[in-house]
Amino acid sequence: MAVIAPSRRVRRTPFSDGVEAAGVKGYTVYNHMLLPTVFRSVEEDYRHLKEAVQVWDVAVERQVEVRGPDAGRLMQMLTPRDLRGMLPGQCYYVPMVDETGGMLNDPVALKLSEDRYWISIADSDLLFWVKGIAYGFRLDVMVDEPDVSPLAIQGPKADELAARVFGDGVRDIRFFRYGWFDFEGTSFVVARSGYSKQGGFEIYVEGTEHGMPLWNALMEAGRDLDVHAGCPNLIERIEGGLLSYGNDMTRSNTPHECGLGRFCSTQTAIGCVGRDALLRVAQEGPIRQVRALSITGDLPPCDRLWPVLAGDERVGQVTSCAWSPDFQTNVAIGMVRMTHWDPGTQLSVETQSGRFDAEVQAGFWI
Ligand code: THG
Repeated sequence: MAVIAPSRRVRRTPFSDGVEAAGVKGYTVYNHMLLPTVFRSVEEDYRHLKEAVQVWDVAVERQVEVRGPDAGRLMQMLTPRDLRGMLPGQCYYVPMVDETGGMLNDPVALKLSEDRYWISIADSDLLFWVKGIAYGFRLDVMVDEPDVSPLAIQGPKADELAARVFGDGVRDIRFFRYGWFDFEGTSFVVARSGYSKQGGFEIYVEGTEHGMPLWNALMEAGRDLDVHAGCPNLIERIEGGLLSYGNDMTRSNTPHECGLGRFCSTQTAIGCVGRDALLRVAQEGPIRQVRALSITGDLPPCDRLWPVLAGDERVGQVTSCAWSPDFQTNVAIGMVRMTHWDPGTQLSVETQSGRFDAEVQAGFWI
């Protein structure tokens, strides 16, 4: 089997020793860093995620820190979501766009204080864009990547595991809020968030030296809960409609095409660099949009864009797909033209192994 060549450009994480000891079987590269993709098998990991609790090395969710008197102004330049009501202690899912309204990233932003934010990024070099805006507009901020590495606890037993390590206070954290919690004498941001629909937390581990002690403490505290190392699961995230930047959307999509219009308030997002471009689509609505699709048949791996056809006419594309054991169909995320995006529309998908029947769904599965 081929391997990813280890090198300085493909960064290890503070938890990599634990991930290796847990028997990781596959990696991808995300933000120039190792991201585990499979431990036992994607289907076994999926079943276990839905029944127990997992600890995920998601250090690849790198932070872009924005700090200084102009931090709030800079943040609003980056996103069409209105940030005026955002308070310290809150996390916001924020589409970030360029001057044409094209998606640059779909991070989670944390407001630490009036003049300090973390942008927890998906897989694109957002740091360079943020630095360029700060420099070009002569803003009074510093922008960099701090030594902060998220570790996720996901699954139905996540509350119990987190409470054993950080105390019962974590049970009271609301969705997309965070608090500060102590582990071995150091305080960490613990948020109720994560890249699954099973519920759980993300700990923003500040200081590489705290990585393995926390990893080991979670593994020991959760032994009787059947805790296991895990990672974002392809099947579960498609069932839940969690988008993957670079796969399901790129710079050629607006947030509205991605179904992220509900996170935009373009009219009041004064200062957003993509505002003028987006005001048009926000008014008219997109002409293609993300859809859940089911596909029948024994499919090859979805490692490339699959054209979606109505007869011989191209009406969209599928960008993520996996067999779902729970729903007994291939679940997929695609982008479909408005002429063919109604639920129940019968289409076909052109894969590297031929055509398969597909149907537009009313929504995602979870
Ligand atoms: N957590 C953190 N950082 C991240 C991710 C994360 N950075 C990379 C990547 N994931 C960014 N993309 C997403 C995509 C979806 C969500 C979060 C980050 C998400 N969406 C919720 C949903 O669709 O159900 C809704 C969020 C809301 O309602 O506000 O959670 O996972 N730290």
